[in-house]
Formats: sequence, C-alpha cells, structure tokens
Amino acid sequence: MLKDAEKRTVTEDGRLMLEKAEKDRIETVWDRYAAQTPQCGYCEMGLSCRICNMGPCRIDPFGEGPRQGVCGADADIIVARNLGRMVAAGAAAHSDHGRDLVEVLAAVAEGKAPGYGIADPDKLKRVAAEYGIETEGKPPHAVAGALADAMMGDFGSRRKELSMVRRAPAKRRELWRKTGIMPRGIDRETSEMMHRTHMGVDNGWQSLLLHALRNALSDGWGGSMIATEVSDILFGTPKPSANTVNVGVLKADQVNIIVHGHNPVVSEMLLQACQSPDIIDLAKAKGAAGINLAGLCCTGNELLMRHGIPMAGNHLMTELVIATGAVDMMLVDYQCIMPSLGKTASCYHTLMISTSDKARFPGMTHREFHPENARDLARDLVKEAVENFGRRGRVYIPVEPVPSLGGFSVEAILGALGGTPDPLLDAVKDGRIRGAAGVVGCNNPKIKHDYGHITLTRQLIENDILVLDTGCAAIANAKAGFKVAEAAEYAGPGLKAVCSALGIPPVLHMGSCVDNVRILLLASALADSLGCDISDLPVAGSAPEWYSEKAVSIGAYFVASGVYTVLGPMPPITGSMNVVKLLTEGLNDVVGAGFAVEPDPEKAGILIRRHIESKRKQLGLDA
Ligand code: XCC
Ligand code: SF4
Repeated sequence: MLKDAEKRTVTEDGRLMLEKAEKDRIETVWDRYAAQTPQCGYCEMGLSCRICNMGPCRIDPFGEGPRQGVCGADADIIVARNLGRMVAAGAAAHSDHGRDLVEVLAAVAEGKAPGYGIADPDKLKRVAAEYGIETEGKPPHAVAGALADAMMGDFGSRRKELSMVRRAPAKRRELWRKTGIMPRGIDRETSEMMHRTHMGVDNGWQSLLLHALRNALSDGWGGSMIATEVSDILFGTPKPSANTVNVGVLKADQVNIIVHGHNPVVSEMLLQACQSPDIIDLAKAKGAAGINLAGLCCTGNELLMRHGIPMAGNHLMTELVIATGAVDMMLVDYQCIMPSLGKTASCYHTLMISTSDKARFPGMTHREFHPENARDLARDLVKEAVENFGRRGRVYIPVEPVPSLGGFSVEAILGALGGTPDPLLDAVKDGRIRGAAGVVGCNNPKIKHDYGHITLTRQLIENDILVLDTGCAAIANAKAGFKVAEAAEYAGPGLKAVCSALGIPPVLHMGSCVDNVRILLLASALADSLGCDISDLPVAGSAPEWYSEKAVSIGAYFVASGVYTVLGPMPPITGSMNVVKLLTEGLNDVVGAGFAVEPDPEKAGILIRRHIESKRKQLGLDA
C-alpha cells in the first residue's frame, strides 16, 4: 500500500483513491509536487522578476549578491509588482467569467439562447432597479437586455464608481473614496495594474499595493458580484436543498457524467440534457440504470447550490475521480482544471471534453459551447457519454457518499431567519454566537488535503463561531459531515442552540468562489443593521489551503472590505519585510483590516477567535 497516502490527505476516499492510482501507475499532483521540491527560494520569496527582457533578475535575500534588478528595482518593488500581477490575474479570471454570463443574459434577451431563460424574474427586477432601469410594465426579456447593457458598462471606464458598490455600507464607500481605492471599471483596474507593473511605471510599493486593493475590489464588488447575480437571474437563486458528496456519488450501474470548472453556462445545459426522458431511455436501452450527473470544484458548487446535484470532490480529487474508472465523460470549462487530466483519462475509457473558446487542454476533445448551440451540443454530448458506458473496464468506487445541505444564498439565510438579519444579530449580541467566519478557497499539495479546512472549521464551530464556506473548502467541510442539521452536535452550546432552533447546520454552504460575494453582502447587511462598518463586525475570513491567483484577489477584497483574513500557505512576499508589514499591520490603519498568515489551522483558529473576541469588546457586546 502507498505509504504516503495518509500524509497526503485526511479524507478516506482520497486515501483509497491514491492507493488505486498508485496501483494503476497514475501520476498525481502530489507526485509532481514532490518532483518540484525543493522549489526555487527566490520565487518563493517573490524576489525573482521576469517582467522585462533586460531580465530575468533576482535579488539576493542574504545581501551578498545583487540588491537590484537590471532596471534598478529593489526587493520591495519586485515583490509588490509580482503580488499586484497575481491580483490582476485573479480578478481577471473571476470578472471574465462574469462577463460570459452577461453575454448569455444579452443573448437570452435577444432570443438567441435556446434552452436558457430567466429563472428568477424577481431578482432580475431588483438588480435592474439598482442599475436605475425602469422595470414597470416591461417584459423580462427587455429588462434583461437593458441590464446586460448596463453591466457591460461596469467593465469599461465610463463609470466613476462601479454600480454595485452601493451595496456596501456608506462608511466603507467613504473610506474607499478617501483612500483612493474606489473601483471605477472592472477591466480598467486590471488593465491599470498591468500598466503600473510594466518596467518604469509605478515604483512605489505602497501605491502598488493600494492599487492591488482597488483591483481586488473591482472583482469582489464588480466581476464576481455580476457573475453571482446574473447566475441567480438565469438559473435561480439558491434555496437550501439536500445533496451528497465524495467519490461515492459515482454510480457503478449508471452513466456517470462529471462537470468540472466554474461556469454554470455549460453545466446547466448538461443538467437539462441529462434529465431529458428520451436520453434517459437511451441510457436504459444501453443497459444503464440511469444518468448520473455530478460536479467537481466550483461549477459543481453552482449545480449543488441550485439543484442539489451531487459533488464528487474538490481540487485535489479531480485526478483521483477519473481513477475510479467509472467516469464515462468529463466536461470542463475553465479555471483550476489541471492540464494533466487528459493524460490521466487516457488510462481509462473516460471521454474528456473541453468546452470553452478560451481554454484548451492536452488529450481532450474540443467541443465549443456558445449560447446559440449549447442546448443541442449538450444533448449530443450526453448521448456520446451514454454510448461510452459500454466501454467501461472495472470500476472502483470505494466509499458511500455523505449527505449534506447546500443552497444558503443571502436570500435563503434571511428567509430562514424570517426576513431580517435580526435573529442572527440578537444571537451575536447576546453571545450565543460569538461571530462568523468565512472558510474559503482551494486545496494545495503543500497542505495535507482538506486538513486545513476541516481542522479550522471544527475549532470555530466548537467555539460558537458560525462558519460560512464556499469553493473547495465547502466541499471539504461537506465531506466531513459538517453540513447536516445533526452536525449542530459538533458546535458549542450557543451555536448548537441557534442551529437546532432554526434547523440549519453550523456550517453554511454559500456556493462557488465567485459566491464569496454572498459573504460580503451578508456582512454588509449585518453592518447596516448595526449602523456600523464591516470592519467593526466580529467576523473574519480564511483560506487555509489556497493556491490560486483568484484566491489572492478574494483575500485582498475581503481585507479591503474590512474583513481580517488569515491565509494558510504563505504568499510569495517574504522577500520584502516592508510589504509583509504593510499587509499584516499597516493596512489596519488604511482599511481597518489586515492579513495574517498561519499554515497551522489550529493556530489560525486561535487567531480568528482572538480577533472576533476583540471586535466584540470594541462593540461593547460583552460589557
Ligand atoms: Fe479552484 Fe473554484 Fe480554488 Fe477550488 S477553491 S481550487 S480557485 S475551484 Ni475557488
Ligand atoms: Fe529585471 Fe527590472 Fe526587467 Fe524585472 S523589470 S526583469 S527587475 S530589469
């Protein structure tokens, strides 16, 4: 048996699948990570630069070699520029995803997107009204067209302030204006970051980092928020619903189709096709008991939130899910899809399909989805998956799935509370709930798989802190069994009483990574009710196993919105103590919140609890 499996993951399905992968001689992300270690020390510290062709350059952290690049940039400049570009890439990824949804909204308005529609006309009206669009007496399609147009305006440079920043507390907006970090256009801030970090432009490490906050805010209060809101309008605003998670959601006797990536535009059409009676009949004619659609990563979260579709796993499970031999087809769109997957699948019968015009992968067949052809293409592909069912070899599905509850949009949470945040606030005020923490983000082979998420979450709920989670963290916590009403047992006495009264779990699944904006909106609602700023609230954020540039952008917009945020893995900034100090201390004076880095989730939990208790004291809650 693989001696390393237990060092690599805390999950049972992960361990068993790692052993299976070893037997099948499948190389995994952990093997490739081991082959890369020790990783480059200059890069780890953020001290290497390849921004221009006078370089590449590197700064000697011990002061024995060069202290400047060829252009004269020092460690502070190089570290800040590198971090700024990480934020830009992350913000671009989320925001471009948002733009794709706006394009579908526009196509729906024009009647050019067969199969898509407006699933939540009330939300369409509400959001359109925020954009100043007249909705009275207008048919939904006309409103959708006008809203798509207005949202496109947020991407460019025609605005002084993004439209949806109006949802932030007034004090927060004033602070953004005063410090010059109010986001103006979504693409503009990313583009300006690329400009500033070109050789010979912004060489102030402080001004670069401030712009990084503005760039991140253009994601959180712009691109990601548009992605979430338009997804709700097109596909429905999530409501609590039951689902199941882990590799055990695959079915030995059914056609298994997996969607992986981020954009619900593709996965929603797959779901429709998988539910078509004629295709289900076809599957039965081929000897399958039915068609089983399951998700991976965030597009899986999108389907789980809105339709209770089962979730096969998170980021580090994506290769291992294929190694079951039970996946008849995997469809990917973009982001977090390891380029290794095609090779993994070549050892099994799995058909691998790439679907986005902007994302190609070795060893996959490219079948491009557009609003006009999506419905028909999805049907064709599901039929091909059905045909492929008969080509399966032996399958290995070693665990039973775990039940879980998802679908906690802000609308659903407020609904469960009777329409206002007051019951939640009362519980916070009287101390039954000490505060709330977001546990979000990825997996990273530098941290034992899911250990960070589960350990931190368990400690928080034991100490009466409500956990809100998204992304791969949410999948880890669901697999750990934290998301059924009975999980209230794991919570401290106060949180347990509140959860039992409301019939909710102590860990609320709020969606995919763009859905982190739901956490921002909930925090804003709480701050507004208390008449304070987000930075005054007993709340915190964390990304215990983050890997992606998107996570850097998320962390930065949380902090810029006033949420203290604890990162697990260290970002590549230790080459500049100035940058480290500004991010961990200095920002408190600028935006009322800062970062901390703590790879040990037990200690991260202590940091968060200490922070929440100090905020309670400042608010006079325990006087
Ligand atoms: Fe990707 Fe969103 Fe990270 Fe998971 S959590 S590894 S970004 S899939 Ni977003
Ligand atoms: Fe070197 Fe400066 Fe060019 Fe970076 S920008 S590669 S530090 S010369």
